Amino acid sequence: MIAVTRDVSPSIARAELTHLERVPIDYERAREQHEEYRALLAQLGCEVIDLPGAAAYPDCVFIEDTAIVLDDLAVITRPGAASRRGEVDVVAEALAPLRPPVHITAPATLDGGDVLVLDDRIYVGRSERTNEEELAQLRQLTGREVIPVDLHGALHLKTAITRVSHDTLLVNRDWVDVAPFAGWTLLDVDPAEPFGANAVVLGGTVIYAFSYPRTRAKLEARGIDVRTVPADELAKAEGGVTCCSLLVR
Ligand code: CIR
Repeated sequence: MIAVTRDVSPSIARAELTHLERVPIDYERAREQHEEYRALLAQLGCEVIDLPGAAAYPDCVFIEDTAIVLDDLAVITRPGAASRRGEVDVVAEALAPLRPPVHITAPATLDGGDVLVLDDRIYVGRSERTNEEELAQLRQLTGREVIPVDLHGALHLKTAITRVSHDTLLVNRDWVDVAPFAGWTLLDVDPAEPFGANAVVLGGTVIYAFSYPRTRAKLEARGIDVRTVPADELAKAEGGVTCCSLLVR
C-alpha cells in the first residue's frame, strides 16, 4: 500500500472553518502530530510519499479532499472551498504514475472527504462542499454506482461515517442518514464523542485519534485492533485522520 500525505502548511492557522470556532493552532505541534501519523502508516506497512506543504494553501495537509483513488483510476476533485482548488495540482502530478487521472470539472464541486467507497459503491455526502452536478460526473467518470447521502451538520460524509472492518461502519447518526447503508453493521460513537466517527482502516488495523477513548473501547470490544495517534491540533482546523492521507492499493 502507498500512502500519499502532504505536509502541514505554515499558514494552517488560516484554515477554512465551517462548524468550529477559530482557535489558535500551534504549527509545530500540528507538524509533530502529522509526523506521528506518517510514522504509524509506515509501521503498518505503507510506503509513505510525503508532498511538501504550501504556504498558499492553509488546508493542504488534508490531502484526502483532493482525490479519490480507486483500483483503476484516480478522480481528481474540484474542492468546494475556492481557497482549496489549487491544492489539486501537485497531488494530481504525484498520483499520475500510480493511476490514470480523471477530473471533476466546473460547475461540479467535490471534496474527497465526502466520498466513502464501499466495495463497488461510491457514497457521496450532500455537504456544503459537494454539489449535485458532481454526482453525474462521478458516475460517468468511474462507471460505478454513486449513492447520495444526506448529512446534517457535519462538514463531510466521513466526519460522520467511516468503515472500520469488512462489515462494520462507525457512525454518528445525528449527522448522517444511515438508510443508504442497509446491510452494514453500524457501530455508534459514544455520545460524548461526536467527532469520533472518523477512522482509517488499513488491513486489519484501525488508525484512530487519541481523543476518543470511549468510542475506542467500543471498537476494541468488537475485536477491532485500534492504533491511536494524537490529532487534536489538526482537529482545530476541522480535519480528522482520514483527511491526512490518500491510500493507493
Ligand atoms: C476544510 O474546511 O476544508 C478544512 N479546514 C478541513 C478539511 C477536512 N477534510 C476532511 O474532512 N476530509
